[in-house]
Amino acid sequence: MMARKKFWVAVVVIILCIFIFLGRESPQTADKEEEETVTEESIVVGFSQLGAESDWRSANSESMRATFTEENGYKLIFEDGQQKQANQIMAIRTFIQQEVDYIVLAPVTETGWDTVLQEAKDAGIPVIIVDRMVNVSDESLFVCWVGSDFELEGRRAAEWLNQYTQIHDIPPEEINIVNIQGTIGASAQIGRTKGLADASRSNGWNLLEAVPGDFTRAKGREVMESLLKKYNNINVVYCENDNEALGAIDAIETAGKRVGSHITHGEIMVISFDGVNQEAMQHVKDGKIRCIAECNPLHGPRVRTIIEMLEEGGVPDKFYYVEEGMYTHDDTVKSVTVDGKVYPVTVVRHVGGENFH
Ligand code: GZL
Ligand code: ZN
Repeated sequence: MMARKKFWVAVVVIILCIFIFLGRESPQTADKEEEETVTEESIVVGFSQLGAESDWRSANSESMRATFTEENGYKLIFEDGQQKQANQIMAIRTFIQQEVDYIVLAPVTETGWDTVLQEAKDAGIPVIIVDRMVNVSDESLFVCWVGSDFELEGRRAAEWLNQYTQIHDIPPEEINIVNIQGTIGASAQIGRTKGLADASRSNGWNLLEAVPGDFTRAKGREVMESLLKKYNNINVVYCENDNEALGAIDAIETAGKRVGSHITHGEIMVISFDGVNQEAMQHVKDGKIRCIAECNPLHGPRVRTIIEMLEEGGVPDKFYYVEEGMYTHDDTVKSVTVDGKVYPVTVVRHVGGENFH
């Protein structure tokens, strides 16, 4: 009798063990499912960044990396185009093969995107453009764009100069400007160059020359050196980003000249764009750079808002323009009005921390 009882107890115990074993996951399965869960739920974003030419670009890349994290439910595939459109096109084609959920493109220049964006559209992958614009025949090739109004940035900077010279009674015909341009064909270059060219014409300034500076400090220095050799009357340098401005200041000071605001007493006034580089902001504080038109790089959260809207079946606007201001050394010009809209001017009194919100 006892033996029979022991037998059935053993049978029950074995059955129980089998159930427990089958119910329990092995560490590997657990991880794998965990992994799959993360992968399944994560939204995969392929980001084709144009390069790493400036502090603005680094801040822009950092904003994207800090936004599209696993914790936030994303998997970011980041490709640096190193300033070459061919690399960016290759990256987009790779994203298509990887069947990402979204493609984000920061285009190095405006033209040449129709074919590859058509391939993304045919693959059913939404494309969001950030920063510079793409010039395509069919705007349905991208879902939407978020960035700055570059021509307005240029007009604001030029209007600041116009106000400044009027307040100081400097006749327009005494203003001799050189323009160190950004990467030729980039929306930021096209807009900022146009803003200055139009203002020079309407205000009667002498725009001596516009020269590509590639948005880099090295090129900015190089072109400023040659401009100083070519012209002996330059009194304003309009740099299309801060890295070029730092290069131009290097060249001006190496040539034994001074940067500042007393342009009728031989100083050269430097005007710039971005407001990201801390050294440039320090120069606004100390007066070596008189005005920087802000260009806000923090597009990560803006793109995330758009993706989350799309995920919920929403329809974003086609174009999102970022609000931007101006940084100056002093409050000679308290605000700038363009097309009837008044833009505040922020005098830089301390440098460091987040300039952008
Ligand atoms: C502007 C951006 C420009 C910055 C430069 O949005 O495209 O490119 O002004 C950067 O600093 O290199
Ligand atoms: Zn001063």
